[in-house]
Amino acid sequence: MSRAPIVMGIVNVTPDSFSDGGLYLDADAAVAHGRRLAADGAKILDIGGESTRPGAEPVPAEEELRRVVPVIERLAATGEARISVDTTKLEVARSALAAGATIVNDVSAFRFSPDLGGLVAESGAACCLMHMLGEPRTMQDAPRYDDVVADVRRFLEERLAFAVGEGVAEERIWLDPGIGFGKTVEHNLELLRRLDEIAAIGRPVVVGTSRKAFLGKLTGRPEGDRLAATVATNVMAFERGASIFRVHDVAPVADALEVAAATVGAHLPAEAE
Ligand code: PMM
Repeated sequence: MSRAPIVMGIVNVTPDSFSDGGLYLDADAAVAHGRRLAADGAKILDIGGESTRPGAEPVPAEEELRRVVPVIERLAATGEARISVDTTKLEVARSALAAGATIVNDVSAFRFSPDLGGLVAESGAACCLMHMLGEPRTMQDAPRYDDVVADVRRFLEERLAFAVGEGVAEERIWLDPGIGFGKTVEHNLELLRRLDEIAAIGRPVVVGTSRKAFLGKLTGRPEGDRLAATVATNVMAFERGASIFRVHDVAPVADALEVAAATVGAHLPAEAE
């Protein structure tokens, strides 16, 4: 088994993301933060300029571009990590790819901008297609599923087929169950518990549990104090087949995943071989 976990560090250039909104709105601060995450072991930096927190209002494309493009240009130029852009908008993705991003992370899985499929296909970029129930403004209003894992799996298979139909090479497509996007605590836990059923689709699975509200509901802790809970969910997700881990706190999660991978025999760090 050779499945080395890949850590994706979060760089939110937003005033209102749920745990780090406003911290890195200034480009210099965002670039410094991204470089620190890369030094901590992030192989991918995920740059976002629009909050997707529950109830968030959409940001106009010009504002999103103004936030993310300078940061992407500078971080891509360092060559320290691959750059992913967290956007649902065609024009933002186009400028981000021109600025050096090589991954489009779309929480709407090409539903909000179907032409993103063609753009990703022609650029040769990779993409992450995530499940969300509806849209951020309303997704947490009493979410319901027949069987959350089967429903999310069906959705991801359909979006995978759509992207392939648009010309995206299947080997460049990653899938994400969208922890916290239109899900109750129980839905999130069931998705993590049965993540192997999502991995069985056959594409790399991305998970994002970092500091999310369900961890606060389970532990009673505020956003800044959910690292242990974040580590636990990432290790469990790895063990159940996830490959890419989107987190705020790169160093501790990278350590935990390194040990988890060595324990299950998936990967030994070079120094330990
Ligand atoms: N979560 C958030 C934003 N983007 N992208 C993917 N692929 N998966 C996620 O779980 C995800 C995401 C919300 O978290 P943030 O506000 O801390 O960025």
